[in-house]
Parts: sequence; structure tokens; C-alpha cells
Amino acid sequence: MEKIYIIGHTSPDLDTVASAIAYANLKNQLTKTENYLPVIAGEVNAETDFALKKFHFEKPSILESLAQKKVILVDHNENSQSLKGREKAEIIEVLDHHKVDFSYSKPIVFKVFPLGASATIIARCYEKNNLEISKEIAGLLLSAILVDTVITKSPTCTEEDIKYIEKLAKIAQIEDWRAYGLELFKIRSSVNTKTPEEIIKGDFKDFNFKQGKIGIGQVETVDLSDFDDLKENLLKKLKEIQEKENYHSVILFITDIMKEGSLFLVAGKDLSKIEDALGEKLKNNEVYIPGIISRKKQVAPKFMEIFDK
Ligand SMILES: [Mn+2]
Repeated sequence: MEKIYIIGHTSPDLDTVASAIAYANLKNQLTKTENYLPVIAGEVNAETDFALKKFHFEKPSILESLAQKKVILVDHNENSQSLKGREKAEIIEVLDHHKVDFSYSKPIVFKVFPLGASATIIARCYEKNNLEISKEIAGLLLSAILVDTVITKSPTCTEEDIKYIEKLAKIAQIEDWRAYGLELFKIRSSVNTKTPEEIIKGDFKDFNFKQGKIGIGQVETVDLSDFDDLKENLLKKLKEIQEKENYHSVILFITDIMKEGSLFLVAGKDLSKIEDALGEKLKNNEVYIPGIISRKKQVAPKFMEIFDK
């Protein structure tokens, strides 16, 4: 049988990579085949690399294009977040936890749930199918849920996510999952080895709104002051990306997961509209907003309101 590629979004994060690996494992078990192959749409980030090694997984190979492939999309559904070639791919299933912006020429399996991580949906699939979750898969799924829910602090985190964090931590033999989550975030936010472009594009999403394309990058830190010396260069790079890649605006928000607030750095054409979306005034292209930590649930919806009119 023809291979079926399971793939997450571009700028792959831990949830995207873990979901591809675990869902391929689950599908292969269910079908008693090796037909399902996890792949990625780009290089993995530092905490993903760490979690893969910790739980003894090889890094999936990078797919160049979806064209002419049979694919299952995980952890995204919008075209703008897919690897290129999607219009020539055969999509057989989608499993995701983001807002839905999807159309396809045929009926397909479409599993979207408002949970904190795609990994949670997959852990639930194992249970529903009475499949045992190995220690390794449990560790990988746990890592993904911890990052995607910001160690349960994100407003996207649900009771269901917490239930699976606890279950998976037991199977993976991680005694203190909060401490392990913090370890992941320390790796994620180690900025001293990264260029401004790597910081901005590390977790970056394009939103094609009716009134223009907006790019929103997010980086988490356990101490916002780590970014004091970097801000100027980050703003310069944001401006460069915005002009070169023809964005209405490009935004990086730096989330302090201890203080539970975010510093927004903005480069754009019409900043008053950005201010409308953020509900705050910018000063020197930046503003700190307490209580905002989720792109999906807090930032993107506000931009949609203003820019999709
Ligand atoms: Mn996710």
C-alpha cells in the first residue's frame, strides 16, 4: 500500500512533531501495517530536539512538498500553515485544535477539538481504541501538552489536558511534571545562541486576513529581562521581514510565563490598527500587556476582529 505521510505545520513545534510521530504509531498499530510515516515541514526547535532524544525517538525526515502525496494533517488545518504543494496532495484526514479555516473537494475525516494540544487528542485516541501507550510515546505527548499549554497556565488549557498530563506523566515516569515543563521552557527560551531571525521565526504563523497578511511570532521566557539587550535588533529584523516579505505587519510577542504577560514588538504599515487589535497604545513600537499569553485564544481572535472586517 501507498505510504501515508503524517505532517504538522511549517516552523514545526513540539506538539506538531510529537503528534505526527504518535499518530503514525497509533495508525500503524490500528491497521497492523507500517504504512503511516511521520514527517516534518522544516527543522525542529531546541526543546523538540531535547524531547526526541530524551524519549529515544529519531527526528522524522523533512518533506519538501505535499504534492502527489497522501497526507494526514495534524496540529493545523489552514492552508497558510501547511507545507507547499497542498493543492496537489490527497488529504485523507485532519486532526487539530486550532480554529477552522479549511475546505476540500471531498468528504474526509476531520477531527478538531478545542483542547490545549493536538497531543491531548491523540492520547485520547489511544484510550478510545484501547491501545497501550508506551513509555516513550507518553513522554513525547506529555512534553507536547506541557509546551502547548504553557505548563497548564495558558487559557487554552482544559480539564481534559490536565487529566492527560497526569496520566501520561505516570506512564512516562516523570515524577514532577511541572519541574519537567519548566526544564522544557528553559531550553525553549535560551536566546543567547539564537539570531534575531531565529527568535522571530522559531514559532511563527502567517494569518491571511482580508485586510492584509500579518505574521505573528511568539517566544516564551522565564525572565523577560533576558530580552532587554535584544529588543532593538529584534525590532530591526521585524521591520526588515515586514518590508521584504510584504506583510501588513509583523509582530513578535515575548511571553513571560512566570509573570503571565507578554511584551509585544511590532513593525507595520498602520500601527493604529494594531493598537486597535491589541487594545493598547504602542510606545516605540512596543507594549507589555499583562494576562496575555496565548496567540490562538487571545491574540489571533482580536486581530481577526479588526483585520477581517
Ligand atoms: Mn498545537
